[in-house]
Amino acid sequence: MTETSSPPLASVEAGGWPPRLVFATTNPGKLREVGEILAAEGVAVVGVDAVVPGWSVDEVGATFAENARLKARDLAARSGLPALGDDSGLEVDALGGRPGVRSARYAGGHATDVENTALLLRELADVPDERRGAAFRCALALAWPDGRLVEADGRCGGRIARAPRGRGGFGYDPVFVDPATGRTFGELSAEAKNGFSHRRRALDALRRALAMR
Ligand code: ITT
Repeated sequence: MTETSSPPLASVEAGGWPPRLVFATTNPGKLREVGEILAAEGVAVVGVDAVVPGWSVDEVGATFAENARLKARDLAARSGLPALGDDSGLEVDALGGRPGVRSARYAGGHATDVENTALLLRELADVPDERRGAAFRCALALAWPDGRLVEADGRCGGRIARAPRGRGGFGYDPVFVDPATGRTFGELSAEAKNGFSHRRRALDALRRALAMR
C-alpha cells in the first residue's frame, strides 16, 4: 500500500504563520513594510484590494488592540482567509499620549500625513528638547474565518524632531527621531527601519505567540 502525501497531523496543528494571509489595511506604507518583513519568512501577504475591493471598517475601538481586532475579524469574515489587522500610531509624552489611537485623524477626518505632522510640530513648538519623548505603538491581530484570534504588540521609543527630515517611510516617520542614530525614521533605509520598528517588534511577538499555540 502506498503512503498518502497528507502532512502529518502535527504539522497541521502546530503553530506558525499561515502560508498566505490578507492584510486588513488601506495604508500602502504598512502593506509595503509587512509584505517585506513576512516575505523573508515565506508568508505571502495579499493586499485587501485584491480580495475585497473598497474594504473599510469603522475604527470605533478605544485602544490600538481593539481596532486591530476589529479590522482582522471583519476581513477574515468577508474574505474567508486568515486576515491580519494593524492599528498603530504615535504617543507623545508632552501631549499626555496623544494623538494615540487618533493618529490617522489627528488633523481631521481625511487629514494627510503632511497635515498631521504639521499639527504635531505646531503643538510642540514650545516644548524643549528634553521633553519631546514619544513612542510608536503597533497592535496586531491575526484572525481566521473560524473565529480563532492571535494578538501581539510592539513599541519603539524616540523623540519628536523640530522639523521634518528625510523622505523614507510614511506617516510621522520624518519627525520621529531614533535615539540610537539621531536620524528620523524618514532618513533611515526601509531595511533599517524594518530591523527594529514597532511593527517589526509586533510581528516578532506575533510569531512567538503563533509558535506557542
Ligand atoms: P488602516 O486603518 O487602513 O490600516 P491607517 O493609516 O488609517 O490605515 P491607523 O488607523 O492604524 O492606520 O493609523 C495609523 C496612524 O499612525 C497613521 O496616521 C500612520 O501614518 C501612523 N503610523 C503608523 N505606523 C507608522 C509608522 O511606522 N511610521 C509613521 N507613521 C505611522
